[in-house]
Amino acid sequence: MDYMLTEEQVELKKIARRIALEKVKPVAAKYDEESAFPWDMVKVFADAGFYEVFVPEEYGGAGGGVLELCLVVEELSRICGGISLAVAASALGTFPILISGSDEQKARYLPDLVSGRKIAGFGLTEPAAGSDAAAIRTTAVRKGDYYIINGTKCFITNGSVAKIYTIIASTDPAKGSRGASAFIIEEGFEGFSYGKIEDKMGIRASATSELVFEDCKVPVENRIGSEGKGFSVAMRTLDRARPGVAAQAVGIAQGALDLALEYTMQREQFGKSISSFQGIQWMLADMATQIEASRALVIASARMIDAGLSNISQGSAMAKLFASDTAMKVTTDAVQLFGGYGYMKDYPIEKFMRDAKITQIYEGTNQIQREVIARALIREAAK
Ligand code: COS
Repeated sequence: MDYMLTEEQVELKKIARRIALEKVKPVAAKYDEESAFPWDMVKVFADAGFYEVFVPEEYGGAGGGVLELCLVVEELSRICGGISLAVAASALGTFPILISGSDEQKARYLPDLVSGRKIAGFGLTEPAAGSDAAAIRTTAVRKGDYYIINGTKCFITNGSVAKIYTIIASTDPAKGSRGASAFIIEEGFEGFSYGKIEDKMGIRASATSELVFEDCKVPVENRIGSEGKGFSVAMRTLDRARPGVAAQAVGIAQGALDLALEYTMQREQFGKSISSFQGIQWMLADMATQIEASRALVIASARMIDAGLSNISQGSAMAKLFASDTAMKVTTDAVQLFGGYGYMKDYPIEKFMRDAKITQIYEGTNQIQREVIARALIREAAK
């Protein structure tokens, strides 16, 4: 399908595809097996400018938007859904500064993030606050020029490898979502450390850890926006980041289809290639169609965001929901097409199925995406 991308966007997609094939592909299995963070890939991605593609020129970026980020993330994920997070999760951590940061915060933090010298992470989830994000228990108490933060964030992508974290803590627990505030935390702040490093089913080339705050001292100037606006910062961040998860899902699904197509064309049973059987062809056709529909949603939702529209939540949630469900279905079918070989680690396809699963869970479970979509539908119908 032709999405009428600009020449620059087509070029960016090609560059991401080339880097994915030349640099990521040779190391993807190794990082997955070792569950190690791909620092050498961060360097490659930084040199390619991937950390700046979605940042406006006035902040030192390349002047693109969420669409450019999605194009890069899809191509990297087509080869490795884990390594792509070195870019995608840093964008997630950068969005709060871009969306709501002060000029001083942008000037202080964006140059390192845009250049890829440092990567970012986003801390919202807590052990007792997953889907119910307003139930966070991490507190930030103001003492003069500082806030004292106490609490634990969990399942933080880029946790322990990022140098800059944007987190949400409660400055007024009695007020629930209206008492939440956003902060920028630097690695090395007094009282800030990493807790458990997770051992995951998939996306094993990404780091996931707890962030632990024990009387952590954070300067008042590191609060993003005013007190009580943190929940809004978090929700607006997720609205902008969910198309990126959807792009990751599209990439994983496309990568699985690429492998399934290649395999079914060369695998012979009953005296001919299995791709010549209609049962197999219909599976391949369904996989390709579902992927294309997902890609169209990613591009449409990213364009709505980049156009500055205000009602972006529904489109982002639809893209994330549909693309991640597609990734799970397509990768499961791809394993099926490989038959017994698909279940074995000797073949690369089982990794795609493992990597796909998280896209239905993080940045809001798909149950939460349906909630966001339904609320928007009802709100619109009630007008
Ligand atoms: N943009 C801006 N503001 C938003 C918003 C959005 N997309 N969605 C909600 N808000 C605002 C509301 O307008 C409301 O503001 P007021 O109190 O001023 O009226 C406030 O936030 C609370 O909204 P709401 O009552 O809808 O909050 P809920 O507690 O019902 O939670 C959901 C809403 C479920 C959508 C939210 O908790 C959520 O997204 N959960 C999933 C979290 C998640 O994705 N976690 C993944 C980990 S981060 S990688």
